[in-house]
Amino acid sequence: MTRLHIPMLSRRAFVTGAAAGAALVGLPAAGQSGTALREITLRAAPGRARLVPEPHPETPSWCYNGAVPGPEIRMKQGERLRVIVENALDEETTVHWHGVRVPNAMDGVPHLTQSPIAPGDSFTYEFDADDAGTFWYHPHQRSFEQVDRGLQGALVVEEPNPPRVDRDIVWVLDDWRLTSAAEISDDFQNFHDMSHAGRLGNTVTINGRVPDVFPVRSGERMRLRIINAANARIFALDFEGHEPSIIALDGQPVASHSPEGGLVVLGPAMRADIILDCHGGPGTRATVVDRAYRGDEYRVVDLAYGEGRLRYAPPDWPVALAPNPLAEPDIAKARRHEVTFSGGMMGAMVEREMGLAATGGMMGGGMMGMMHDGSGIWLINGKAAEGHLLDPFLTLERGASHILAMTNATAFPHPMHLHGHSFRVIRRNGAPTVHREWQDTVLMAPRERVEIAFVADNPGDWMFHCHILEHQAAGMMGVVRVA
Ligand SMILES: [Cu+2]
Repeated sequence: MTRLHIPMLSRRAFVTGAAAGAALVGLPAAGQSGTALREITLRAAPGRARLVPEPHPETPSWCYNGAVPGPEIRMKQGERLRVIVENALDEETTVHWHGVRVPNAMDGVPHLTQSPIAPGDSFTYEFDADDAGTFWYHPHQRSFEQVDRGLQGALVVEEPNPPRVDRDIVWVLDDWRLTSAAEISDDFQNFHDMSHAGRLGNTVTINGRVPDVFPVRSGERMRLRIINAANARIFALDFEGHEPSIIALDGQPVASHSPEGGLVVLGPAMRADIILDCHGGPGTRATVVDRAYRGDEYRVVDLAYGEGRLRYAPPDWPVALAPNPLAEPDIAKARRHEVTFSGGMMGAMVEREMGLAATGGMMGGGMMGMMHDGSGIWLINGKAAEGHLLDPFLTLERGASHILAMTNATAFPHPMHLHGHSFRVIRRNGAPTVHREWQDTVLMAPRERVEIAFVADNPGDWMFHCHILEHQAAGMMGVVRVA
């Protein structure tokens, strides 16, 4: 992994209450077909956010309904959601419902599934929540800047019979590049970020704030829904002294298991639902440490146990989630498609360790593109996306099973995201995966081969891209057509 220095802003006492960012939105009403309809308005507009504690000032940011992150939308599986998006920004926007298997026209991709929403204009999204799980929403227009400035929010679809827990909490993790005046550094789209690991910041927030402690009770069981909303930062969370169980990835249920090496790893856009039994003693503390970047581990937050005790032993309540209505791919009959990622700066780690600036002399396949306008840095099957790319690089027969055999032929990790579908991750470097997890975003290590499988059952033109938003902007995206 890249070595990265993270100069943190001062972390004074700052309590993240259970209610932080957890506003329930909208009231259910009777829909047309008897489905409950939930209607909300999201207004994208410039605002201010209290990302870092005083004496730092508030941070000028872009907000949904005046908040960073935007309102947490909670609904029940089977309900229908209608969202009126008002654009009060000075530029076009859209909203993408990350991980939700929406109809194509509701997917929020500018020029591909809709015209971008002009300043002063609005657009209404409406879709059924077929899958329960932890999802999120964000713009797909100039995402590298719009998401980074704060346009993001959680979308939680609750199961009809969720597993019993004492608290069900969302953590939206984000990573900000702040100046000493607590302003968002405006060096977007710089060549270094685009050609290396993306826009890594210097300040990590939970639900839009640099936290000091997260209050817990001795003996309580939490369902923690963790969303990585950062442009580029990968998290590898170590809940020191605790043993989280992963029960869902990218919203989709998975057999309950301990994360490998005890670390909950989330590339940009990925989510994990974990069951956390808080078995520390009253008055004690435990630290959540991010170990994603070797040599740059840092404290994310402390779990602070209050006085008193809820129970002595962990509860024996079952944690299994009911499966979502996903079509199972037929691996034996699936059609196989090779997908190769290339480009970007090679050997950047070595150069940095030697104290040298990146020379640009050791890059991969995208060299010619990089030479002429700096956008064609990353490639999918030899092509870097430019402008409003609309032609599919892959056409999948609707209703059939498909395997994408992907090769990361670059020196950097990439979280690859497919719209409109969830896929099973079936093999990594040729070895079958243990949990055969359903995901919508899969983190690939440098030089790694990953095979994913799914039934192409959602018709339309779907984005397929790296969710390191600087890589996406630098060419690492394409269109997959299901027809
Ligand atoms: Cu990438």
